[in-house]
Amino acid sequence: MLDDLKDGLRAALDKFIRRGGIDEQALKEFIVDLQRVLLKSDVNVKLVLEFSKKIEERLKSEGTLPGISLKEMAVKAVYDEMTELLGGDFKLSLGPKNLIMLVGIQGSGKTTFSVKLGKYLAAKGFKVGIIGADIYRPGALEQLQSFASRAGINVYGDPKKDPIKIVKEGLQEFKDRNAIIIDTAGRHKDESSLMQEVKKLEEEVKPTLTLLVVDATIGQQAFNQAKAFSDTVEVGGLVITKLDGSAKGGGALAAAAATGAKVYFISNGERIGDIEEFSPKHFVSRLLGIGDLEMLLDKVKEAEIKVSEKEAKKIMKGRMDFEDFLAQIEQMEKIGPLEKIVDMLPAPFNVNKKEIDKAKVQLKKWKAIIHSMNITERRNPKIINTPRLRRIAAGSGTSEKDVRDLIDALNKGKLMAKAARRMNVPFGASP
Ligand SMILES: Nc1nc2c(ncn2[C@@H]2O[C@H](COP(=O)(O)OP(=O)(O)OP(=O)(O)O)[C@@H](O)[C@H]2O)c(=O)[nH]1
Ligand SMILES: [Mg+2]
Repeated sequence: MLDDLKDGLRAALDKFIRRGGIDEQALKEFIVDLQRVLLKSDVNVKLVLEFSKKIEERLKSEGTLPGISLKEMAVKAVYDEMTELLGGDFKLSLGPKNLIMLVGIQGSGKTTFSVKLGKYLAAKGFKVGIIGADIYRPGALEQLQSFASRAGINVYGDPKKDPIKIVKEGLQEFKDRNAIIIDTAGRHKDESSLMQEVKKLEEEVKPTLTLLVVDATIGQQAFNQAKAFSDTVEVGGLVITKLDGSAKGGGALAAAAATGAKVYFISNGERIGDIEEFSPKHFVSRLLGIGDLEMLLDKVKEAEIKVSEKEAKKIMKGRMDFEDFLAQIEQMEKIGPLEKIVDMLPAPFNVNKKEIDKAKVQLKKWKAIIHSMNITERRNPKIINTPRLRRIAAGSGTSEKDVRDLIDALNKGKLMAKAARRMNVPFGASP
């Protein structure tokens, strides 16, 4: 189902990821690739532009977060915006007694879907009956009966009566059932007489839910079809059929969502079991091949560096000791490689690769040195005299100069914090 869309999206993502860092050119190409894939699926141009603009803006403004790969950032942006494009998150809720009327133009798949839905609801424990209210299509009732009998579902119909009468009699016949489905006609001499009949039925039989059945092969035209029906009857939700054979399915789904209607079901084949309750979230996860998106989202949240107020105040007051320093180094290591952290810093703090490598070596050394200090020394660095300095250097496999440099760095950090406080500029947790 929707293989072109799936393959296209994944290929665009893969290509972008393989490029490495986000530069203007890579981002531009990624956006163009996404647009091309969606347009090929017949998603409306305006929707495509809106969608890609949002992704571009997100990737530009968010950049990379520590501990989260570029792949995850791009996947998440595409995931979020695709889900939104398909209508966000929702779930169909049914009542204790349901009268579901299926409407739609000729050949959209109403009759087939009435049986699929019947079987689906029966499996959920509903007592189901289908009323065949199509008196125009030759052999409509036979088609319905033969399909329904394969699913073991009862059908009521009488082609010699008018649709309203049939439904009323059917309701009587199925008065002990709690899920009654009405299959209506799609074949009329013109669209307005079809709309009139649907409206009359709605007024007379008062369905609890009217589902509009739309054929996916019409692509973005689904928008106009959904609007035409919504202007006439209260469409409670949509069913998109024939997603198995349509290259335009993505366009149909997006167009349906753009009308504000919810796509509750999709159908992807001619067999009774080819029905699926539609959830944009799950659908998009599957499309992008993300197994556990929740995990990914958690990772995004965790990566947001949290400095407690107490901690921040201590640093601002210039009272940082080696315990804090070590905790900061460890926190930094936990959230991701130094390159990524440095990437997040505002321009004046940005350093080149050589400096990062140097900093890495230094951080490693510093950690070893702090680990060689005892707790009193860590909390009160002032007491570190020459004999202590020698002991710490020997214990950490470093030189006395290295230890002195670290003490200097701590003092500098303090000075910076003090200076920042005097200038009233925010001073982050980085050493
Ligand atoms: N491949 C595929 N074919 C489908 C699907 N749903 C329906 N069809 C086929 O589409 C054709 C029309 O389906 P129907 O259920 O008769 O459509 P209808 O809306 O009742 O048509 P009218 O009664 O003429 O208004 C049939 O040949 C179905 O087998 C689907 O999801 N996938
Ligand atoms: Mg039919």
